[in-house]
Amino acid sequence: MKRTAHQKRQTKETQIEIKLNLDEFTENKISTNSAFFNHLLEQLGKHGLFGLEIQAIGDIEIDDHHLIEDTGIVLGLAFKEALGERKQIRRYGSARLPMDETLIETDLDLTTRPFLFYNLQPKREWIGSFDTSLPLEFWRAFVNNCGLNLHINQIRGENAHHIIEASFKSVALALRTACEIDPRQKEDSIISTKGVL
Ligand SMILES: [Mn+2]
Repeated sequence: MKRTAHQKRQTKETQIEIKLNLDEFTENKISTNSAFFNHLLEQLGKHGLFGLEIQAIGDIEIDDHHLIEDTGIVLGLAFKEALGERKQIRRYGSARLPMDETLIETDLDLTTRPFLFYNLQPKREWIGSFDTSLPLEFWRAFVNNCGLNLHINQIRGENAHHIIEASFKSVALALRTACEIDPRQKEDSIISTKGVL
């Protein structure tokens, strides 16, 4: 069973196309019109060991908000599509990720009920031209469109670049585990005593 997805979304504000393969890492092809956002999305593919292609153009002459939120929507839909009925997956994933002085913990559950806890507190509003409040919009859109419970917890951190980048790496590692096929489960198993996620 191929766990892949292809999602496209076009509005007057953004044009986004994402291809995702949960099981086969290929060197990421990430291209958006925000350089720091490219840097973050590359962490997701690389540390998640996903095949990830993202082409996203947004109306950044207004600001990066539409681009980043809408990419979160389409990435959420891509994970939802690739996970299908969420059979035989590990379901839960947790990862503590250090980056110099920063320590971020992600805990997630690939249930279908959306919930986001997010407490990143970068002390700078801007990293170059990147607005440090936008990762919250990205993960909220991702959570609501994929359907998952995601906790991103800043344990400590000083540098805004480290805090944001470490959060993407931490989510990538937790997603990698939670999405993984668990060979100890039967092929049609749904890991819930309720029988559905
Ligand atoms: Mn960096």
